[in-house]
Amino acid sequence: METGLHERDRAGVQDFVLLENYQSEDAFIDNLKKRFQENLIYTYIGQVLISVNPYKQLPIYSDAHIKEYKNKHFYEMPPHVFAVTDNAFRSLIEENRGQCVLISGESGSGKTEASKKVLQYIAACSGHQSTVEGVKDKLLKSNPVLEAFGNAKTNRNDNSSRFGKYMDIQFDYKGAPIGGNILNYLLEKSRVVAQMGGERNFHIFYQLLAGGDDALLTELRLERALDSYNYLSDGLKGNLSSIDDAQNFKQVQQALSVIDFTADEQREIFGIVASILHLGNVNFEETEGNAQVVSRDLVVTVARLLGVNASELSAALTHRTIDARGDVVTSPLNQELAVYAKDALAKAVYDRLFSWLVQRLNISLQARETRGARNNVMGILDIYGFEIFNKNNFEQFCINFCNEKLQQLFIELTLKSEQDEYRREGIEWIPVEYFDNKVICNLIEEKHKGIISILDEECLRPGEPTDITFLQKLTNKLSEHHHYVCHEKAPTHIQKIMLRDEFRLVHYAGEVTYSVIGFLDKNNDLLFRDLKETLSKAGNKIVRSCFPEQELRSKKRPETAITQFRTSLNNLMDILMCKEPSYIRCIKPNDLQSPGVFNDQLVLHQVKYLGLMENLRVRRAGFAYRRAYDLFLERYKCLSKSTWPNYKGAGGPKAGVQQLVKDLGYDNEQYKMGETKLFIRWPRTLFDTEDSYQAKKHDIAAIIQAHWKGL
Ligand code: AOV
Ligand code: MG
Repeated sequence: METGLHERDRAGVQDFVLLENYQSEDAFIDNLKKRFQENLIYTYIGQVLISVNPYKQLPIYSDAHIKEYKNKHFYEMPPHVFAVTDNAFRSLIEENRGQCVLISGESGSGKTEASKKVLQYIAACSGHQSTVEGVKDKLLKSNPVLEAFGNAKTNRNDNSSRFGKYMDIQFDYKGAPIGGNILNYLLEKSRVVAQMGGERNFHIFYQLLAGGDDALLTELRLERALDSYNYLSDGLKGNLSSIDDAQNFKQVQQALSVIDFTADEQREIFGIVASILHLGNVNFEETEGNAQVVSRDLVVTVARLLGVNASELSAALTHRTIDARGDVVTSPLNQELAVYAKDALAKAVYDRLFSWLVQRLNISLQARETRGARNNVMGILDIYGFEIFNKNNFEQFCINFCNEKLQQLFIELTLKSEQDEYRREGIEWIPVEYFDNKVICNLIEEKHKGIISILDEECLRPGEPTDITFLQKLTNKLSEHHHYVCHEKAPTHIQKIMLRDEFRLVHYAGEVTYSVIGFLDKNNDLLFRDLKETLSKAGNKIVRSCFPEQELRSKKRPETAITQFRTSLNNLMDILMCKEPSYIRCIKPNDLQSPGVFNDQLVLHQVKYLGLMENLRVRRAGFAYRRAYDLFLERYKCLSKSTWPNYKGAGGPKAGVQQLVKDLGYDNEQYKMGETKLFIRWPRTLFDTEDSYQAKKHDIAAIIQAHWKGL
């Protein structure tokens, strides 16, 4: 399959550096569109892969395709997520350099699907001993489990990741995977108790109700009807045509078994899921300001599933004990606070179950043999993409902050690595202007001055801090910042659509208006002590380990949600910075989740904010193409008598290439000789050489054929 550079004639160019009119946004979009219409969803900018979501199954991921890509030189095959993976995998094995594949793009652009293809390729291409097969199986099977518990239908994506995931795969020196480790980031747990119109709760709830067998449902006291459950009926009711919940449940059960979850563990997991559904139906009534449980039998069911005492649970749901410097005081809750406590319990139990699952997967994925495998790690990062909804809350703020950080990393690494390469190879280089989103990262996370600090300060302040006092502080301190827009100072057309309890941020990917309602609560993330205490004694072992007794004894105030998130993101950046990155930039062609529709405006917007035009300019400002001397010589040596069939002069491949380009008539402007690579300034130069090569290959083939016929 020799498509190489000639594919440009069939549908656009396969690498944007070959685009004649590379400064034009129209030409850029046009190229993506042409290719998209031919089902060519992948295109490069140098080594960066751009992927446009086709919203339909394409026959390009088969085992035969994997074979085609295995051990091929990057540019010899059409662009593909397999080519990027192969390239990274080979650097890992041959050069022993830690790798990471960073996948970014907005919600619904195809990040999670891309991450699965990366894993599929690695599993198919690496070692086949039986011990290794087991590890691979577990790595692959971790996906359906995490998706069931961590993904949900949103208004942007029917299978939207509601947590961030970084998965490390460890290899032995021969390139066989021997283990893995998953880090999870901030699950959107508010979804457990409420969803926006048109959205769903996490998949697992629907899966259990649709796919659990009768015996299991009876055991868990569940009915199949979705509208029996308060926690499921806020958003979209009923089932989704795009999702087969029952089938997916079977997959999850099977996956759990492959990852060697015991029958007991599985029973406990589904017990917890069911307990949350029942808990959602618990109601309270209020007499003289004291809340009481109305639905005692439901509390009994919840208590049974979690293995706690029903009376104790009832009391914990309606009372609050405060330990003020040794003075322990218990007071009753009113109805509003009891509902608050109940929802906090549901969220905490689910959130901790999710983290427990990740930890449990990690135990199962732990490498038994770690000798010599220190650097042999390949990371895959798949986070929640940038989101703009009609109403944006604390969750969107966290998700979009995470995307700012990732964009920052992209800027630092692509521009830095480009500069490093020129420096290493001794080539002159002219820097290109680009938008650096560091200013937005700082606006959010700078110590003492940023939004996070202001939020934390307000959360910890004695007195009566509220969401609105938080907003006032923000505006007092940040109203002059170019990326912060407050209601008072917003341009008229924005002011019209902004409410008084909202602020607006100019993100790299677009402007987002956030409602401050709920910021303090969600950041404080308070679960009353009485509930924690009850759960710390639970008979359900998973629950008990999720709510350890030590936590009750700790006098230290736990860190706020956003501070924990910031710390974990900064740790992640450190992990990624010391690896060699490969980039997959995902683009969403339309907002309808439909195949075949390419919305130029929507795509242009993404191309702009992903910084792809700058990325291309940086790549072109220097040299469009670079090839290691030996590879260039091997491919084009037939084009000159002095290098065919082999270059025999002194000085090795570098001297051979010098001779070859002289014979090909390259002038001094067209190329530069680096330390180990030939740099070619214009794509046309390489085209012409490639054209001559194709013609020559054809001639040679004809001669050989004639020769055989003549015999
Ligand atoms: P995301 O991960 O980027 O969104 P997904 O990877 O979940 O987006 O993709 C959304 C949907 O698009 C998938 O469920 C598929 O139906 C379709 N899709 C994506 N990539 C492909 C592909 N290569 N081939 C066929 N269909 C595809 V989010 O998780 O919301 O940020 O938080
Ligand atoms: Mg996703």
